Amino acid sequence: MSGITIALSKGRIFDETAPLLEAAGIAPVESPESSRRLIIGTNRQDVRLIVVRASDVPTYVQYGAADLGIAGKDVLLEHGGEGLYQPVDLNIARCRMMVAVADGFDYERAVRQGARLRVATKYLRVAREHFAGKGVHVDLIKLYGSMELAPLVGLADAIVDLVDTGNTLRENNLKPVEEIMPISSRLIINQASLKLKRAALQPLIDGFASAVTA
Ligand code: PRT
Ligand code: MG
Repeated sequence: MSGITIALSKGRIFDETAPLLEAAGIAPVESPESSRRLIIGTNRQDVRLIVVRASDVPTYVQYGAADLGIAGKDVLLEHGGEGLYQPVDLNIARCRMMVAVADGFDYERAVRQGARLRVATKYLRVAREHFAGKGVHVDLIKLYGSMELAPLVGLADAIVDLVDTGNTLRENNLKPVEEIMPISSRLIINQASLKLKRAALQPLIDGFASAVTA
């Protein structure tokens, strides 16, 4: 396709993406939030949006099915980032990647004693690196959601998950014990597209970047 395809996800990231699109001069012809369409036209003949799962955005961009996308750093770290440029931190959908445990669990003590921890998470790569860096032995258990449940029912000693307000942890009698890294969403670009479609892409990239610093 000669035009430009932008991969977006609904949900959390989208609310904060809309003003960035506007700054780049792009107005969807219908709201990606309420529409059931997966391909949505814009005010620009040569620009279309595709609506995909948050964790699938890097895959669409990596293979060039989309030229450009917006994805959380959490998702990018698990994906690996192959074939992607990540030129702009959009500073949206911010939160923290954290280790959390049940209220009554003495995490520091377990770590000091060299206990082997069972850790449930969707973020295997991030978790593996984090605990390896601390020299803590872990058995990682892959989950796809609702990680907060795992310590409550004896599936795991700890979880690695995203925390924003901390309400979800509190409501489930869990506590954050360690911050792994701050998370925000990035603009990502297919490396081949950037070379082949630079003239069309650069103004969009600049539009997004200026909206961030503004
Ligand atoms: O739902 P789907 O499978 O399509 O994908 P997704 O769940 O990854 O998408 P979505 O829209 O929920 O999240 C998209 C992106 O938003 C993530 O990849 C993050 O980069 C970013 N983000 C920012 C968050 C949060 N903040 C966040 N708080 N993603 C998830 N959460 C969850 C967290 O996992 C926990 O369950 O919210 C809960 C904690 O929130 P608090 O406020 O109670 O602390
Ligand atoms: Mg979700």
